[in-house]
Amino acid sequence: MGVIEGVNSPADLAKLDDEQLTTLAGEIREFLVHSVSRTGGHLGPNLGVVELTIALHRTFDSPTDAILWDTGHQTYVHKILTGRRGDFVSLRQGGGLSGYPSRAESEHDWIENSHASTALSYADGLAKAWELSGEAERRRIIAVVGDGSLTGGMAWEALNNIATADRRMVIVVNDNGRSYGPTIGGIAHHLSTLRTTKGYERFLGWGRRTLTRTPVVGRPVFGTLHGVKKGVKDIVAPQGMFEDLGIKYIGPIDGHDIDLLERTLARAAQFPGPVIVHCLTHKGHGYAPAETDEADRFHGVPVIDPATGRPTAAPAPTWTGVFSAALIAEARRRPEVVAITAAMPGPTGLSDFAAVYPDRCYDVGIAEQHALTSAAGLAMGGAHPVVAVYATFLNRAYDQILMDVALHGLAVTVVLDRAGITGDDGASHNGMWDLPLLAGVPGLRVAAPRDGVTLTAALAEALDVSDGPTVVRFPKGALPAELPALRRSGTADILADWGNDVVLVGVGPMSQTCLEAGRLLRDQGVEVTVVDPRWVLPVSEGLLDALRGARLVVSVEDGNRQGGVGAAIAAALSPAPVLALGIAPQFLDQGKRSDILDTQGLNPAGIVESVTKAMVSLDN
Ligand SMILES: Cc1ncc(C[n+]2csc(CCOP(=O)(O)OP(=O)(O)O)c2C)c(N)n1
Repeated sequence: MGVIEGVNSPADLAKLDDEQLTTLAGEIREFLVHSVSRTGGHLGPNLGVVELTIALHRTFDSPTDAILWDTGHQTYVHKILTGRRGDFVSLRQGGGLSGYPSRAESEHDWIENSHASTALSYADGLAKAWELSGEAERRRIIAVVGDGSLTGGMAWEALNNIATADRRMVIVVNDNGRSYGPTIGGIAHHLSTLRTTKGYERFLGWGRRTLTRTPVVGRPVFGTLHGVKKGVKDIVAPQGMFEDLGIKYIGPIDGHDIDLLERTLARAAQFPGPVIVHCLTHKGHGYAPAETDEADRFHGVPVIDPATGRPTAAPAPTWTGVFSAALIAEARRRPEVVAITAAMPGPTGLSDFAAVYPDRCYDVGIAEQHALTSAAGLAMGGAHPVVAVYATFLNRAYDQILMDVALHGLAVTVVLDRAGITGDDGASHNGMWDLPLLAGVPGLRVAAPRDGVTLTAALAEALDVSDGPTVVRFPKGALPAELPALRRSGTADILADWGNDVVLVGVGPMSQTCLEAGRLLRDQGVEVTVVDPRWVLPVSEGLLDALRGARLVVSVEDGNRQGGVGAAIAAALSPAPVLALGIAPQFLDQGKRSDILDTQGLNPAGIVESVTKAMVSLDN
C-alpha cells in the first residue's frame, strides 16, 4: 500500500515523517498524471502545487482555517488530500467531481468561481467578517494566488485594501512564471526580479556576519545598514512593491521543499498582519512532457497518452482555428487590424496571429476590463482592435464595452470563443450570459455564425464596421459541416422553406438544430421555414421580413433566454406570438454540451415538442 492510500483527510498528513511526505508527493504526481490523462483537465498547474498543498494542509487547520484558491484550477491536490481521490474517475463529467472547488463537494472548498483574481477580495471580506464576529484570533485565512492571477486588476484593488489594515492573512504567491504562456507585464517582471535577486534576508545575514566581525566601524555600519533597511532592500531585493504597499514580504522560497514551506508558512501565520509568502514553483513539475511543453506546460489537457503526453484523438478542425486563420487573412489586407488577448493567446487562437504579426498583438494579462478600454484607445488612434476572449470572461468587461467603447462609437470587434454551453468546466465557464448583456448596449452589433464559412464572413463584415462595436460569438468544440443557405433576406439566411406557418430562428450553431427540427415538423405536415439571422442583435430588418406573416415564430439560442435574442425578436414583432427557447437563468452543473442541451430541450425533438405545444395553445 502506498502512503497516498492512507491519506483521506488533512489530519492524516500530520502522522507522516519527512520520507513519507516525499513519497506522498511522488505518488500524488503519479496519480495526477494517470488520472487526468484519462479524463482531461488542468494537469500542469496541479503538478506544480503538490508540495505547496501538502505544506498548507499540514500547517493550517482546514476548514477552521480558510484556504482560498484563486481561480481554483489548481485544487486537484487539495481535493486528493481532502478525501476525494476516489472520485477522480469522474473528473469534469456530468454528476462527477468538479474541475474547480465546489462548495457542494466539500467543507474545505470556499470559492467555486473559476474567474481569476478574486481570492484576495474574498480573503479581505472574510477577514473583516471574522474580526467582527470575534473569530479572527482562532482562525487563519490563506489566499493562494498565481503570478498570472496577480495580473488581474481585482487582485490589486484587494491588496490596496488589505494593506491598510492589520488583519492577519497569509497570501501565498504561487509563482511559476506562467499564465498559459509566460506571464507578461510589469508585475511579472517585478516577480522575476525578486526570483533572481539574492534574498534580502540572506543579504542581511551576510551583512551581520561580515560587518560585526570588522572591528570599530563594523557594528555602526551594520546598524546604519539595518536602519536604512528599505533602501538597501530595494537595491538587493526590490520587494519594495509589496512592502511599499504595507504588506510584509517573505521570500522567494522553493515551493517544492515541503520542510521549508512548512517552516515559512508557520512563521507567516504568526505575523500579526497581512504577509506575502512568495513561493517559486514549476508548472508541470515532475512530468517531462509537461515540463518541456513550451506553449503552456500542459495547463489544460484533453485525454492523453500518459507515456508521451500526446492527445489520443486526432485533432479535428475547430471554430478557434477558423477564426485564427480568418484574422490573419484579414490583417494582411487591413493594416489597421490589431489583436488583444487577456492572457490566453493559445486558447483564443491568437498565438498564430502573434507569430505572423508580433507587433500587432497585445497580451494584456488577465485584464479583460483593461483589454476593452485599451482597445477603445487603440480605436481612437485609428486601429481596429480585435479582442479575443472566452464568452464567460466578457462579463468582467461589461462597463468598459458599454461606456468606454459603445458610448464613444468606437470600432472595436470582440470575438467571443466558447459562447453558449461549454459543459465540462461547469457553472462559471458556460458562455450563456453574453447575449442578454450585449442586447442592451446601444449601437453594438452581434453576429452568431453557424459554421466556418459564416464565421469567416462575419469577421470580415465586423471589420467593415467603423462607427461602433461589433461582437462575433461562436461555441466551443469541433466545427460543424458547412450549412449552405437557400437565399438571403437582408443579412439573414433562409436555410429551408417549406411554407411559413411556423418560422424557426436558430442562433449560431442552433441553426443546424433548427433545421433538423424543421425537417421533423415538415414530415408531420407543418409548414415551416428555418432562418439563421447571422447578425442576431439588434434584430435586423431582413430577419423581420422573413418572420412577418408567420403564425408562430420560435427562436432557439443556447444561452440565457431572459433578455436574449428571442426576447429581442419578441419585442420587435409584438404583439405577434414568439416562443423564445433557450436556458432559463440558472447555474448549470458540469456535463457534456450535448447532454446539457438535451436536458434543456434544445435538441430537435425538444424543439418539435415545444413548437407542437405552442401551436396547440394558439389553436385554442
Ligand atoms: C477573469 C479570467 N480570465 C481568464 C481566465 C483564464 N485562465 C485560467 S487560468 C489562467 C492562468 C492563471 O495563471 P496563474 O494564476 O499564474 O496560475 P497557474 O495556472 O500558472 O498555476 C487564465 C488566464 C480566468 N480563469 N479568469
